[in-house]
Amino acid sequence: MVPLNAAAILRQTAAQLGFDALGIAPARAPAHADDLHAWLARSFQGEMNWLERAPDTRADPHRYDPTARTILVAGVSSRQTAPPLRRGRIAAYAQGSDYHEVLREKLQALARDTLTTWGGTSRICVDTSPLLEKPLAALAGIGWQGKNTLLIHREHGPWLLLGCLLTDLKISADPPGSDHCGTCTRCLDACPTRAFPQPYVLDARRCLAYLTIEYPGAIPEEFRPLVGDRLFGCDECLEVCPWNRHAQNAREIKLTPRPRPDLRDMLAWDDARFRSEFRGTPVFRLKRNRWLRNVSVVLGNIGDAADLPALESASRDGDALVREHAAWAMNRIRSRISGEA
Ligand code: B12
Ligand code: SF4
Ligand code: SF4
Repeated sequence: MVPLNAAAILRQTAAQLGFDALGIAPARAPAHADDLHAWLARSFQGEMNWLERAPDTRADPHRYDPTARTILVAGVSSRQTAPPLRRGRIAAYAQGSDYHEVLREKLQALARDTLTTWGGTSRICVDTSPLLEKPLAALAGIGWQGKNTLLIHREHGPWLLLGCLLTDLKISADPPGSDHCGTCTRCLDACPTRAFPQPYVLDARRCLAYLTIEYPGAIPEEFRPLVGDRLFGCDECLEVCPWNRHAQNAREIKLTPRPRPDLRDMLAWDDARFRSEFRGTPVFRLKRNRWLRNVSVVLGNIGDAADLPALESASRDGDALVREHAAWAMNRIRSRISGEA
């Protein structure tokens, strides 16, 4: 039986478990879900082919799980403001342990302490399920989808990482969030690659998060200088949002940044070393070759003559992707040095 004060119990339990936000939505298609078709038709997904599979299911959670009547959407802040101790930046969400596991554990505990005791089902979705998590979070009243396409929360800005719990229980929903972007265009203006063809729409093919995380091949040369010192992901359109003004840093201890060696040392890592250093973090899924691809691009952009010997060895690496990016980096550093001379 769902208690009359279910929403209050859910909110209290979620807060005790360390969630920074919780909203309740009916299991139906969120606003703008149909725009997914137009987005795919414009090929904005790039090589993320998995986004093309069953778009009708992705757009409507009821198709994904016909038994679902309610969706709980929960968020944990990932904000980190300490400057990196080493050269190169990793996006805030990826500086500590893998957030998928962090959210999954918390959602399991939330389901166990509430939905299960009320006799309901629970299905956990964090990131990899075919759901539009940001529009669903807006439907659940957590915030609104901003012009940078991210879910913006009044207190935590764009920094919430999201997870969903689908249940067959009927729980009274929160009112949907309303848009508070107003005339602001800071995120659109700040994007280094002009990845927003229009407000609220992202061309992922131009996004540095896509190019440094999802894209498997050689980073197109036109984008390499724009990568700057970003090793993994990009936070530019998050950092400039005025809704950061009340945001605190992440309180989830597992998201605390891990120490990491200097870029030059990493170029000499073999596969075993890469795996042992990054196991349990979001960087792990890149595998060694894509990580060293990114390290090379960053060194090409910010490195100096002292980095050339390490790049020289990497340009003879067993992996073609690493070789090519290391060679590009050496050329870029050399032309910078000669330009400065
Ligand atoms: C694919 C993906 C990516 C891709 C594409 C991003 C994108 N914007 O779609 C890439 C690799 C680029 C990416 C990057 C990042 N991602 Co990502 N990503 C996803 C994933 C797996 C699917 C998103 C999706 O379905 N995209 C498809 C497009 C069509 O969806 P959409 O952007 O919401 O598009 C809608 C709008 O354009 C809307 N629309 C059209 N016109 C209008 C008009 C108005 C007024 C409105 C409101 C809407 C609207 O219609 C579209 C369809 O509904 C989700 C997890 C999930 N399952 O939802 C995480 C997710 C969105 N990512 C997340 C994060 C943290 C990031 C990064 C910040 C990581 C980083 N620091 O590097 C960046 C941010 C880049 C950005 N500005 O979006 C978080 C976002 C949390 C939040 N607070 O919003 C999510 C939810 C993961 C999670 N579980 O927490 N990501
Ligand atoms: S994450 Fe960076 S590259 Fe991607 S849209 Fe935002 S500012 Fe642009
Ligand atoms: S920077 Fe401005 S336009 Fe972009 S999401 Fe934040 S409030 Fe909205």
